[in-house]
Order: sequence, then C-alpha cells, then structure tokens
Amino acid sequence: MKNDLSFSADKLQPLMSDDFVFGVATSAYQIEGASRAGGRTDSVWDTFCRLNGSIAKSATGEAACDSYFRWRDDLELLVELGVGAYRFSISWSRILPDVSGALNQEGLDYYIGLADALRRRGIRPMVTLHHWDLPQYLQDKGGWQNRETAYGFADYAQAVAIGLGSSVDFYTTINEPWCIVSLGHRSGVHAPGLRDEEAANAVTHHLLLAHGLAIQALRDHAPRAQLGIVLNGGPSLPLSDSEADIDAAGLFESEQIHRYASPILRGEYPDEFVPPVGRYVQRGDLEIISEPCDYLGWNYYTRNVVRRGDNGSPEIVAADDYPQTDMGWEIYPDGLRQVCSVLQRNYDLPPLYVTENGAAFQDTLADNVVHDPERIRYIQQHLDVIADMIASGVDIRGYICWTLLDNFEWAEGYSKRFGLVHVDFDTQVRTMKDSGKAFAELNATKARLAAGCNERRTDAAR
Ligand code: IFM
Repeated sequence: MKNDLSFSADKLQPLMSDDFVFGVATSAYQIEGASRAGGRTDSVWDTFCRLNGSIAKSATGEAACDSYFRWRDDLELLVELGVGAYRFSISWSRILPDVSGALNQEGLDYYIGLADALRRRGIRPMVTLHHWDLPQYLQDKGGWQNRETAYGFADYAQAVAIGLGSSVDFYTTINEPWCIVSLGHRSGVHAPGLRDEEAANAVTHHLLLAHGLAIQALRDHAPRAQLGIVLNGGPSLPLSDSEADIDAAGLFESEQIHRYASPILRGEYPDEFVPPVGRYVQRGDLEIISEPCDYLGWNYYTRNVVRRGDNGSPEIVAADDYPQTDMGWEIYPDGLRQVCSVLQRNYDLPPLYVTENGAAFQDTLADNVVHDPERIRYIQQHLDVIADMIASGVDIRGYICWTLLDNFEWAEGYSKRFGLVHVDFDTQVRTMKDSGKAFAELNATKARLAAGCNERRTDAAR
C-alpha cells in the first residue's frame, strides 16, 4: 500500500488552491483532560462516564490526552503537520461553570491563549462552541429538553465571542446535532444516556433554536468571523429493492439529514417531523433557526445501509460489502459525493467544509513509528472524491481530518485510534504516525506552491 498522499495534476490543482484549507479537528472532552482544573465543572460526559457499563473498559475523559496542560506541545504538532486550520471545541463548563452564569476568566483565557498562539503560527482557529459536553448543572434543569438551555447557549456564545472575537476565523455553533439527539436521547449510548423519543423531539428543536440564537450573538460580537454549524451523515441506501426498505432508507435520510438541514437552510421542518418536533416550535423560532450561515460543515465517515426493522422503523444494517475501519464502518468514499448531491438537490447551500473525516485502525507503535497505510489510503480516497467534486463545481473550501491525536472516543473509550498522531495513554508520549507524515508532506507541497505563486505575483507586479 502507498505511504504518501499523491494526486494526479487535475486532482491536485483544486486541493492546492488558496481557497482550500487543510486542517485537523479535536474536541474538548476528547483531548483536554484536566476535568477539575482551571475552574471547570462537570459536563454530562463526566457524569455519564461514571455510570457503570456506559463506556468501554470504564474509561473517562478525566485525563484524556492531557492537552489542557500540553497544548503547547500539541501546537508544535500542528506546526509539524503544516495545517492551515485547527478545529477545536470549547468546554462550556470551563467558561460558565455554574448556574449563576458568572464568567470564569481563567477558562476563557485558556482558549484566548490557544487561539492567539495558533494565529501567531499562521494556523486559523476554527472554534466549535458545543461538541456534546453540556454542563451538568444545565442537564440538572432538563438539559436540551428545556427551552431555556437554548437561551443559555446564546449567552455562552456571546461570552466566547466577546473574549475571542474575530481572532477566531470560524465559529461552529453545534457539532453533529443528530448524534446528540439520536445517540444521547434515543438510543442512550451517549450522554446523557436517555432512551426517550419525546425527549429526542424536544432536544432537536432546542438545539436548532440554540444554533440560531448563537449565530445572532456571534454576528453581533465577532462580525468578521465565518459562522456556521456542523452536521453529519452519509447517504442512506436500502438493503434491498423492497418498497419497505426503500421507504426506510428515505426515512432514515430524512431523520439524519433533513430534520436538521431543512429548518436551518429552508426555515421549515420536513412534513414527517411537523407533528413530533413542531409542537415545540414557538412563533419566530424558524426565522431564528434559519439565520443565514456563512458555511455548512459536514462530517462524513461512511454510508448507511438501511432496512425496515421489525418494529417498522428504519434500522441500520451492519453491511460489509466494502472494507471496514476498526469502528466497523464501511470505507465508502463515494458516499461523500452522494451525500453532497442530496444536499445540493434539496438546498441552496453556503460554501461547504468537510469538517471531519478520518478512520480508526488498530495501530501499533514499534521503534517509535506507526505504520498506518490503511489510514493514508482512507484519506487519499476521500480527498480524491473531494477534488473531483470541486472540479465539477461543488463549492468545498476545506478538508479537516479527524483527528490530531488518538483520544477519548466516547462510548468506545480509548479503544479506537483515529489520530494522525499516536498517543501512549500511560505516558502521554505523542508519536507522529505515517499518516501524519503524509499529511504534513501534502501541506508542505501546498505551502511550496503558494510561495511559488506569491513570488510570481510579486515579480509580475514589479
Ligand atoms: O470522535 C467523533 C467526534 O467527536 C464526532 N464525530 C465522529 C468522531 C468519530 O466517531
């Protein structure tokens, strides 16, 4: 297998353009650790991890990658990777640690320091305000089932925007609302661990309202930043040609994509969600939710093969027509093109960023190296698809790889390694994997080409 990321000239050109950025992503709970440091209080994930049996090997994010204390080392890794952007999330309960709403300046300063250091190294900060770690004190008052949480989120967005302002290039309000709704409130495999359809409906609407209110607050206080939301999902394909499976696949697509994209991009819920979710809508909400965004982030990992389950609802089948990652997810790069065409067919889209894409494999560290050709191949295949899409006119402005470091993979604990950089969780030693080196080489090529262009521009201007 190839050990680098290389492209034919026609594919290289769109990826090397100044308008296209390469980056890596992380999230606060997955890497920071330091769960009690700097005035931070519990999030729903701290609580969930304490529940017996909720996380593989009873792992928690208490220490994670210790990046709260080691962020300077991690910044050097970003520099080594040569990325143009770093997507990270802010821990809400570091900024507003209790129900009084009083600002914890120490928490805010941590992120101001990180954002400033990134900018000094020429890396654009992409900040996600909510990557699933809702403060526990808000969960105690109903969490996302409580409409008030949406207004609390707007206050938090305002506090962050006043602190970090336009030193952040991109703000994302919420990461993957589908996961919060479906995994956190319907199947209960994520925090807060509920299995309650009615809760899932209320949470859907309040998350979207929170998004819209936060966009308004960010516009006021960070007027130069690009604002958006990150949704996720793949194309939904029926398991068989039966009408039942075809309908189930359609329903699942609607559930995963249109339930969120339609209110945001069209200001309306799809018909099938009007009775269940619509009952939480108050006058003016949909106008707020559909506040224009500057970009839409999309996280893509795999496709969904769907059948009608025994209870009549869509059911995801563990298909294995294609090679799989260690998550048991099929490697299906064309699904990215397919899901983008679903979006294009249905919506008037702002520019798109692929804000997450990556793969977990069983990596082994030996003699200070990690050979991970499967991950390189995974990234290569998805970048090939992206290059083709850009060439055919889709406005994609960036590829943000998940993830910088092996980290706390939610219910899977530390058993799944997605990083471009290997982490030894006993010693916290970081080791660049071959995939990280390949990504760094790609970024170096981009930097060389940009420098060449700038030289030519300067010569022409003389
Ligand atoms: O680790 C997660 C991330 O937090 C959200 N998107 C999917 C990743 C891989 O499961």
